[in-house]
Amino acid sequence: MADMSVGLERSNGIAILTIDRPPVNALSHELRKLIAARLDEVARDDAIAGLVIACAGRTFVAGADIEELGLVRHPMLRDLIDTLERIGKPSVAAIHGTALGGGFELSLGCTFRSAIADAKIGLPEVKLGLLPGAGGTVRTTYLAGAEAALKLAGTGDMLDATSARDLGLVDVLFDSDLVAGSVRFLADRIAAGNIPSPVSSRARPAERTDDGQLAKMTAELCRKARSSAPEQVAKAVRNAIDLSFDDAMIEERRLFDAAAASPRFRALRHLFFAERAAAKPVETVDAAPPRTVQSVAVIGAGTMGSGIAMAFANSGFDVVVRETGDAALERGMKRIRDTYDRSVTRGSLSREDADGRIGRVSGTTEAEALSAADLIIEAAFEDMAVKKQIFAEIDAIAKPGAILATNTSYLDVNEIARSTRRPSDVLGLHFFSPANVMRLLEVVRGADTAPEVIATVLKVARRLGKQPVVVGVCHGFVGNRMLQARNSQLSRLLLDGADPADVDAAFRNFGWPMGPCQMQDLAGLDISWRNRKALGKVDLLPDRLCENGRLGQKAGKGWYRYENGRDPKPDAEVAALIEELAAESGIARRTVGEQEIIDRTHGPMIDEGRRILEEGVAARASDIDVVWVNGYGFPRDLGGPMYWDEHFRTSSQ
Ligand code: 3H9
Repeated sequence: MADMSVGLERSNGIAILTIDRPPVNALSHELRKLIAARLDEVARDDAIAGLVIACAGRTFVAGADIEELGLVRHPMLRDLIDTLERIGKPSVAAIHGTALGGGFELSLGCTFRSAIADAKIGLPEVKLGLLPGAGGTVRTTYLAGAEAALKLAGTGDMLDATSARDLGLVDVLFDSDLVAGSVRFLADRIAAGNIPSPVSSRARPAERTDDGQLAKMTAELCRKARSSAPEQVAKAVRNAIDLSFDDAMIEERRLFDAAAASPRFRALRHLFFAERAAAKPVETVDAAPPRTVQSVAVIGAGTMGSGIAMAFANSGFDVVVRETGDAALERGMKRIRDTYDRSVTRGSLSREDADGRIGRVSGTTEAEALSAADLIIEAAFEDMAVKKQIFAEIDAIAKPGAILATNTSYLDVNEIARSTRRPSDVLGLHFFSPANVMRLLEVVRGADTAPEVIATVLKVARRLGKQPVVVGVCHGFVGNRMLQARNSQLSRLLLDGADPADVDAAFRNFGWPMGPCQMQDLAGLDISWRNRKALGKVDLLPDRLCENGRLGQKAGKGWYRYENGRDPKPDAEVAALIEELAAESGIARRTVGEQEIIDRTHGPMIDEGRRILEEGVAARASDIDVVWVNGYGFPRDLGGPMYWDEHFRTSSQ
């Protein structure tokens, strides 16, 4: 790659090696070769007493190059790190931005690590189904102990520089002038003869970590990640305590190689790039300069409206929530305050932060209060006539250039847009409930939506910490349209012989957090019942459940019975109803196996995905994967439904 360099300057006997490979200095093979050559220069130059490794651009090395992971090309990263340790000259890694994965491992090969105060370090390999492969688990265990190493590499979460220093992973912090400060720091240490030996030749961590505690932590990490990947990390950390340094390194590498050869890694790498591609404007949009968005108005203070308001307040936007009546407005504002209060009680938010966020949300019943908003999001009742009336009203009030969005989950965004005189400013922003928590945001591009409107909301989505996916207009867009297809065979499966618990167990075994029956109970069976009635459609089994008052968890009964609130229990009444309807329809019930359940639910979902692609409602198959993984709980380890269909499904048949 042309725009890549590794510079070497000298400053009073200290060499400064600067890695420059935009955007994130990922350690590709070419880059490793350049670094190796510079390290060789440093080793051979007697005038150099010490080395500072720094990075140009927005960050320190953010890891090995994910595109190239699993390829064996020398020098390997571990060779570079060995060289650093054996070069016979003390070194400092000067960290700004994020030192992640192989980047943090590179820094662990240095004698010291310095960091700018807002820098972060991390070992996120586990999020790719991997573990650190160049000494990250071993050296972190040597420096910070087994529990800290397991937490860092097992969660993959970043650690701020101060916490890293407190754990012994960073030696010195600077508020500014990181590189100059690091040079001075190193020169002082050399002058004082105060240079520790490389991590690899230090004493093995004496601490005998409580096996039970490590096992408990590992189980918790796997549960939270819905993945067994943290188990590999735990093994590597355990080895760092039990084996010699060299043997622990060999074992870490063996575990890494096995993980990098696994289908799970390929699926997660697919998602890594898919998520970034989905968040970027496509070519036609590229040229359009985004508009500025700071003030946001939300119409409707129900569950969805207040969730959306909180999502924006959490990211520093000013939000005004509009309801038509005082009572509904007060209920919505109370819901917002209560949600923040609960976060404070749980300890996930400070009182000060909660008050700041509450303070950013104001309520109004006056339509005119929306006139200053840069972005207006309608989150009212899911009814076309209601929506058109609202859009006609905001069209008359909104300032020129304001973006007008509907949070509809199904309705025709083009029809809504045409109820205004500015359809090019209108689009769908389909948030998922709870909107302040769920990452997915379907950005629904209408036939007339202006490119810069799409570019603007993609930028807004990034600030919100959401995962956007641009989709086209159709009933239910990508997610709900495929969900309907997935559930289309549900009643027939049950009548054929499965019971709700069988179906849900098959889904959980597949990797879903819950099955469709439990999910429908949670959401309320009456939502689709109302929809069916509006469309003149009948689905005998769930219709009868609703007629019998079995509306789901909120009614204490749906597909299951709920005695203690949330715990689903199979119900003989439902079993009898299924038997009765099967008999009425002349269906002889039989055993329906897991594979059949998966085939008859997932098959129609994939077929619908293909139609969505053919129609251009989604631009890429990987966009569909991003929707399902981030909005519906499709198991990440399987890469999303379209990836699963191509890479896993055939092998399981
Ligand atoms: C590893 O290190 C294994 C080792 O233990 C062992 C080896 C033996 N490689 O996210 P952004 C691209 S595994 C290649 O939008 P941000 C990314 O695709 C690695 N490309 O920016 C995007 O490209 P484009 C462990 C990478 O500011 C562009 O950079 N490290 C890599 O929101 C900007 O990315 C990780 O897992 C990479 N490693 O966030 C860290 N990283 O513009 C993964 C980024 O063409 N990276 N790209 O779409 C991140 O978490 C975020 O990118 C980061 C910046 C926080 C750094």
